[in-house]
Amino acid sequence: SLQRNSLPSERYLNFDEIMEYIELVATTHPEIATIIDIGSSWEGRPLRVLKLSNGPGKEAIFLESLIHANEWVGPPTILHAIHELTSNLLENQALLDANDWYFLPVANPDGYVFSWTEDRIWRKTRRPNNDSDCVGTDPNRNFDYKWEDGNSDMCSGSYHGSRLYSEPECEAIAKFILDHKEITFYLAVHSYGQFILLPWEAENHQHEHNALKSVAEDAFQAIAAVNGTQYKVRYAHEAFPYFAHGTSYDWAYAKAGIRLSYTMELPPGDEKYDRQNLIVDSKQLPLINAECWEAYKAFVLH
Ligand code: ING
Ligand code: ZN
Repeated sequence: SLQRNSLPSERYLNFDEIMEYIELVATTHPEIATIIDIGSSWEGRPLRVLKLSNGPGKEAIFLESLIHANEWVGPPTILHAIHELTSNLLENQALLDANDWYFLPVANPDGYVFSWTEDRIWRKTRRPNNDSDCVGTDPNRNFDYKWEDGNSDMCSGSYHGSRLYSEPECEAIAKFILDHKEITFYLAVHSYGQFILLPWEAENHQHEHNALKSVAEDAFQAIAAVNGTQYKVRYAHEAFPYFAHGTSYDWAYAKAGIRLSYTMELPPGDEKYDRQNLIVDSKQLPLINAECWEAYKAFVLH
């Protein structure tokens, strides 16, 4: 089991270990850390949020990772940020003075467990589909932004679901965001490609586009300063050869009124990694964690 004040950073943690780490942080730092289970997955696992706060009345950032089960590189960066904030409290006080932090490291618990036990490259949720042998919905296509234009093929990896918010994971996230008006910053952590993606809806609003872009560029600079890695700031359809309907961060921006909302696409970024299957050697984690930590700080201090 995990040790107090330590976080294994050169291997991936399974679902139970991630839950255990969050519990450990909450019991070790009760003055700033609170666990909020915002709902349950289809198979009944907790959608566990860790809140870090050093006082009332602040705006907040919400970070979500592993909505796609095979994108294992996300949660380590979230846990690393939690570890940095809680184990260097004095050094990082400005980051807690500035705002509250909500972390949801595993947004798709059933998919994550399945990717450990059955199929490493599984992406979707694990809810069965009626009259089909194909299981699961793409939870990043199940939110209320252009949902109806999404993929209706149950066997597709980006199936948008039988209805809006068919997935309890997505419904819980949306409800939590709407219930917490202090959340003014939304960050969805994915892989691959090494991008900072801007919300689709902002494309039509030059003024908002400029504000979003300048904050993204702060994060870009912060990442590049670690080891020279160049992320690219783009709209999703410029970064990928498709349009994505029903994503969480587009919904957060367009429908929940969150003016700063991004998707970060972590490695694999090039042929050094298994880009097809989104597998990143755990030896890369310390660098990726360090880069993301700088980006998350830049976002918060914008
Ligand atoms: N890519 C994202 C996906 O959901 C994306 C890319 C995100 C596109 C957000 C548009 C908006 O398909 C991965 N790898 O999941
Ligand atoms: Zn993804």
